[in-house]
Amino acid sequence: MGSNENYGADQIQILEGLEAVRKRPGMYIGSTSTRGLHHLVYEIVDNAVDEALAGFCTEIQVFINPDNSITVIDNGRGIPIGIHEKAGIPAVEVVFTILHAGGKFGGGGYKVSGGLHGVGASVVNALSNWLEVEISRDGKVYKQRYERGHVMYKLKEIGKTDKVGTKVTFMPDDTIFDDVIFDYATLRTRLREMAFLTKGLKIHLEDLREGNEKAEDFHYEGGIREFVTYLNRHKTALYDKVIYCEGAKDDIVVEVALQHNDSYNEVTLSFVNNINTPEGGMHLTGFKSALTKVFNDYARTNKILRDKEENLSGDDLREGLTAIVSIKIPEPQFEGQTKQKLGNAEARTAVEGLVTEKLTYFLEQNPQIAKAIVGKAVVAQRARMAARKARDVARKTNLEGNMALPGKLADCSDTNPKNCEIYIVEGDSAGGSAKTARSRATQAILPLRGKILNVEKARIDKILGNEEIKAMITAFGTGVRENFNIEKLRYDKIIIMTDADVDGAHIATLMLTFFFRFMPDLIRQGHVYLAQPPLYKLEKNRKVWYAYSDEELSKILDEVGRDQSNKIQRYKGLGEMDAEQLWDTTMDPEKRVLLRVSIDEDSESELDITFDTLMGERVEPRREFIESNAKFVKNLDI
Ligand code: 1YM
Repeated sequence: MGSNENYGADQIQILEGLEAVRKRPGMYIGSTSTRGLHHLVYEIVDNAVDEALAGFCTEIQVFINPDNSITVIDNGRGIPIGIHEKAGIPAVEVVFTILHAGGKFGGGGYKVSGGLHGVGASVVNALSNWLEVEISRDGKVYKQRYERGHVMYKLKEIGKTDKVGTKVTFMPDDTIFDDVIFDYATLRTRLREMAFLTKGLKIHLEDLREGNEKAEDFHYEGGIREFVTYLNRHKTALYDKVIYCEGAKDDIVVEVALQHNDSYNEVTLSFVNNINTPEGGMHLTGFKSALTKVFNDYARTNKILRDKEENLSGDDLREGLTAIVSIKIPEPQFEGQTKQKLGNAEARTAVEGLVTEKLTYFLEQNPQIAKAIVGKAVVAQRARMAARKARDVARKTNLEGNMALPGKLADCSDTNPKNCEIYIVEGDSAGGSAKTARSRATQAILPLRGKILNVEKARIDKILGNEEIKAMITAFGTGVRENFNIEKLRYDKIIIMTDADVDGAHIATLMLTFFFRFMPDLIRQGHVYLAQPPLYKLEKNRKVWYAYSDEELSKILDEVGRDQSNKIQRYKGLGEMDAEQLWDTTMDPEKRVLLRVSIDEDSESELDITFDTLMGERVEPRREFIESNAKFVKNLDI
């Protein structure tokens, strides 16, 4: 009971809880980088989405205010204001000041949308300079304000209203976050995703910052069906309809939408309680096995596959597939290194059962679509078999059974991968300098000739037959796609070294496309880097400076004086540097600058579209992308 004697003790407990959040924010929101900052918004929005999922809220508004604070408004029931029995304070105050382990207290319901680690409003409050909540309920408006988690005044009535809902405004704590600047595009991606995943829900996003003013509405009656259409928007669909299954088994609600396009890439996004699960898990396994089984059964029953012909593989059937698997489950268990893989076995049964039943029926009703999908998979199967044959031949030529290391590779002598790195170098001449310059024990050099194959435009057999790609695969040692094994990685760092011009950037992009499609974990686990060769060399009085950007050059010039004795050389390519210069500027681990390539997990679906837009068949979306992003592109050669 919330007796007065206990009030003091409760208060101490509350403050200790929020203090723990402030001491170790990373434990609660992942990090204090921009990513963590944006998670604050999602935590508050998640509570509003839960209210929508409960059937009481139809609209959510998110504002980036001129002072960079955030306001989230919903039209749900309003957070309860009655006195919470155990705590002896209004429920809303409990929500914002007591740290929960996850799961809503009381009421028996479960928190479905659940932000990161299922913690919520109290964490946002603890990490904000100030936070204000306004609740419209029972004809009245109530308000409370907190500063760094501390209550500023008791919940008070501030007016009358005929509306209901909750409004939360907060200013993130600038002593905790690296940078308190919200990125409109980041919020847009996540809020759009939320709207796709919650069909019918209207989400309004508005930037009120001076010079940035813009607004958008996200509202999809079709839910994840429209998500698939959106993901395929720059592609050519294999058939018009989006295949959709919906149902529930036990307490698990399952929704699946899919459509094939004429590309060779699969984009399957999976969600558990509206949270992206990039590592998949049981729900994804259930989906994949159902898909493979249903289509093989169809192909056999309809004599598209003969008795002695091999089954279509999952990969064959998922070539060019865009799919969303979204489930809602009361108690998700997450496993694996990053705790992002769904472990509940019952999720597999639920998804597999539903997809098998609904998809079988759909194919019977839509034989044209069934034939188009099976037809594409049969072509993929042939390509896969041709590629396997080519690989077998390659393997037989090597007695050890391992693929021989490529001839062009100058390997390092250290055999412990942790100490080793490999430079992938554009062009034979730069490759030559790099071989001379390197530290032989730990640095390997693989020169590649000219532009590598664009994997976005080629089928698997052609990709695996490409010499440059084969050289990279064998040098890395990991294998690709489903055979990928990070344990076999022969180098801790894979460093792409290309000229600092447009062509160099294009070649780097082609390599990253290949890594992203065939060995994404290499990037996810932080093994891929971009070398940063200098753009300028400045000589003066027999002293030498290197500049990696125009700004840096001008800074150096300011320091040393802008006069006649300056000798400035603009490097056109790596080939212009001799071995010593290359070592000093780009390869010496003591002095060099490397950029680590990463994938922003919060917008992986967008990243796929970026690659597709930049490297795919269609020219128009590429031009649009370049035109709208051109202002952000630096280092363009003149
Ligand atoms: C802008 C943020 O938090 N909306 C919101 C939160 C709640 C409710 C409604 C709500 C839930 C319940 C009953 C219930 C929350 N309530 C609680 C708790 N928007 C925002 N809208 N009535 C209202 O779950 O039973 C936590 S969140 F715990 F107090 F009930």
